[in-house]
Amino acid sequence: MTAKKSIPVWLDCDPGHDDAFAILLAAYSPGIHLLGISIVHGNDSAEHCAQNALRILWACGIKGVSVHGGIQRPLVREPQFCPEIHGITGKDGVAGMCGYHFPDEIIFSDPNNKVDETHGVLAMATAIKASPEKVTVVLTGAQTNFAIAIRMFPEMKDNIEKVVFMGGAMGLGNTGTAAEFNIQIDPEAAAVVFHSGLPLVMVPLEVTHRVLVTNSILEQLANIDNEKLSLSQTMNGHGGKEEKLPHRHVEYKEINNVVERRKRMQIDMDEKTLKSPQFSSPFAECCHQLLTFFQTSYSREFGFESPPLHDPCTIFYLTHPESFRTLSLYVDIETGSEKCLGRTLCDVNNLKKKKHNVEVCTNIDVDKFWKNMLHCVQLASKCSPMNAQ
Ligand SMILES: [Ca+2]
Repeated sequence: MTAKKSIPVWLDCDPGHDDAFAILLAAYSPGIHLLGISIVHGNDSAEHCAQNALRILWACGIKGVSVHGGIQRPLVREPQFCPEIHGITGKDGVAGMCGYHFPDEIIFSDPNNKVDETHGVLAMATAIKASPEKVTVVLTGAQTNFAIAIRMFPEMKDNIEKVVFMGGAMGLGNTGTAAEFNIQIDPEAAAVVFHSGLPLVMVPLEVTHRVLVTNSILEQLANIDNEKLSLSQTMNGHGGKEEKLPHRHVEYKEINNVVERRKRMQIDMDEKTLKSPQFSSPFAECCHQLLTFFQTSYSREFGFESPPLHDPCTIFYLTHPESFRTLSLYVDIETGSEKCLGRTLCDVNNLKKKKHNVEVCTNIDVDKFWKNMLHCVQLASKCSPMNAQ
């Protein structure tokens, strides 16, 4: 069997609980070569989200991937963050992952791995233009960085294979009745991207709301190091365990008490969620906590029993396009209305008779997604310095 060529990918994101799992999946999916990460405003400030990205890279044992700070605000409008879902740090719920609440908190990070000085827009354009093969761009936040990049460096469009993004909805939105958050917070940037002429793949709420973090998934995550998963054990080279950080592991264990920590953070958890299960490793606990925080947010805000894991669906699309159903449509962005601002207008009945500009995903093989996701979490756990002895 001949080995499949790796897909060069640039990831633009706003970590973010679900972005964290998109980063993990991009780094550990066989067949993806992650060129770099740029950060955009969204779930929190671009500055906080960049720090969050570094912490995710460290926790997942991901090396050799640079993080670049990006645009701090939408093209036209005022910034709008999402503390109701992600907390006030963009990634609350795990001590060491947030660190903005308590100055004495021990932070998960490699002190040698800092946010790269090159701006995210420039880094993205440079990497795309320099790539010997066409690059796939993945957007899991507002589309501001990418809109500016294609305006500043239109020549880079020639070397883009496609743009796969989480955002939009065919029907109802999530941060308003009419629009999805990533598009709503910078509709003008989305309008630039949607009319860029590039091949676009939209992973809307209709798809991501099927990918639920059920109690069964949480249980598998808690026991991730004991799970028997049948996918191949291939790794793509970003993980590595040679680095020893034992002292950090000890420090981590000292603060590794989920009930106490949540009391400190005054997070309103119900008794069921507060009951701490057994974990197969510190990394398993970290992943579990990220998602139980998300579970609480979604339960409080939307009445979801299980939260949807939006962003990694984009990465899964790259490696498993056959696991999605799609529709080729003309999609436009509402930028002129206050009530429907950021709505993705999907011309399902071809009423406009306009050239289709977006491949809209309409369904996903959820079981296959989770099998793949959990397998990559397992690979990350093997490389995580959190699990170092
Ligand atoms: Ca995101």
